[in-house]
Amino acid sequence: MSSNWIKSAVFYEIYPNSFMDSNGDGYGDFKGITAKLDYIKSLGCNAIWLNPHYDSPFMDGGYDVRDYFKVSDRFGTEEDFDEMLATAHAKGIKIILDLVPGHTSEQNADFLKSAEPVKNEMYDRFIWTDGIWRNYDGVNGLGGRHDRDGKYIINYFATQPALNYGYNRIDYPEWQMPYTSEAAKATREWLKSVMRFWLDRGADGFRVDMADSLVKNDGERNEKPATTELWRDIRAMLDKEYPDCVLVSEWSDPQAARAGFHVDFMLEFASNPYNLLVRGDKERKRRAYFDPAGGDAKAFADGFIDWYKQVNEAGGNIGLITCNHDTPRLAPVYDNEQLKLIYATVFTLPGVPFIYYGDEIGMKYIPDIPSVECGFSRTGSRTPMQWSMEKNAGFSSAEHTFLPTFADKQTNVASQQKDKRSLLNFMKEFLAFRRSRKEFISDDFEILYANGSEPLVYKRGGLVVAVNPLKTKQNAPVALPPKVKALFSVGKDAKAQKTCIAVPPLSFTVFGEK
Ligand code: TEU
Repeated sequence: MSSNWIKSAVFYEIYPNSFMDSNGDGYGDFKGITAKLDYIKSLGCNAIWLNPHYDSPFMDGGYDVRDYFKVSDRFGTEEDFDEMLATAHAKGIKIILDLVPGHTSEQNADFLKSAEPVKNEMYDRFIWTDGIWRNYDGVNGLGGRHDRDGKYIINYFATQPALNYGYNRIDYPEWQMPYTSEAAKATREWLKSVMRFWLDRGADGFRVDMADSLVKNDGERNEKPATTELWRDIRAMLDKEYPDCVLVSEWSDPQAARAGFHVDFMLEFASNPYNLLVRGDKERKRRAYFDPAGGDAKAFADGFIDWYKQVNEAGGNIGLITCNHDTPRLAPVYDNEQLKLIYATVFTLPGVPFIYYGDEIGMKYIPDIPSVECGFSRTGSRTPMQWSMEKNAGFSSAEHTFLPTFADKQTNVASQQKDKRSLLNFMKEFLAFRRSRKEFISDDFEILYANGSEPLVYKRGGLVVAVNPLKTKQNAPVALPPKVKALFSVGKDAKAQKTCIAVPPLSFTVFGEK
């Protein structure tokens, strides 16, 4: 075994609060997940990314960890967690956990220790300024809640104090420590101990939260030399001690691959190629390629190829997502027929697929529901899984669920299982086809045609993919070898003609020789 399993992995992301409630308390739990492993497998997924499962006061959906060595009792017992892991493994499903290395909860015992007025062993574990009355430009510090004479730096929300991995550029030597200092190294060793703890317990790897945020004043996203050095050190430890473990980063830059991450998500930031393909960039007034009003395939293709080449050269992979717990779901902006095209396109690009729970049935982003546990606008993507038309969409038997449930007749697992043409059944067929062709996990990738909103055509090994996001039929000036035929399609099959491919409206076709 080795971390090579990542090449053929297809992930399902589970936000544990919202997936399946087994005990009727209104929150999803480990036993609920265990009960649904067969469902996940039947979809064609062989791996799970579990959002934070740790003991937490949930002031940021669990990304505020109180105890890194304990599961949240909201999700069940330690035994329930182990049972979930063992059952998944028995079914051939890997589970990667969310690792939150940049910050703890303000209720974390080490933080509270560091907040005491007298020096102690945790004094330098977090970043504190050198006096409560002093102010520093550009420093995000909070003070006056604890007796330590200083302000603590936060990494995200006010409840999330930054762990001290040191600074690269030092502006205030009075309290900013070099990333090479003993204190910074001790934090890194502590992080390794957290990783070893969960790997020894059977976890298959980690999705690393805000992976680029550790060393402060470390340059832009595409630089971060000291943070890169830190992760390379951690990767070396893993390669030696846990060679099967994979690291997936929330960094969203090819630099992550150079830092040693097996996978890095291409997220919905600004003009990332992923945005130019499916989401658009409102600020810069750029429409997505899949926008029916017409987008720019060339802008996507140029950006994607450049990103892919860099990641591939560094031995990494791109994480391809339908959505995640921070991002608005693609429905209802797109209907289920468009989603079929989008999923098929995104997941035939070179990379590792991640399906956010519920996207396989076209669950909708719910705007304007009140924020719960600091979800804010993200809350609308975190509503409970829609299993059926039963009470609480089959998610829970509770009177009150932690977020409202929204079942509709079409958007639930039970009804889509019965409908041959449903998004759910499409996803299964598509993933089975993808699995059957090793071309999709090879690094043989070339874009053959990309121009405005015309059909996008690309090659994976001996296979050629042609997609048309518009409601009108279009030709792509690409000549295919005479022997090829359509092996898989969404909508009507595209037709290879002498000098072009005729691509029907709203269609996706994979051509190959057999
Ligand atoms: O998100 C970090 C991040 O990049 C966010 O700015 C994200 O884009 C934002 O939530 C806007 O939608 C990670 C986690 O994924 C997020 O859930 C946590 O709240 C955050 O870190 C802090 O741990």
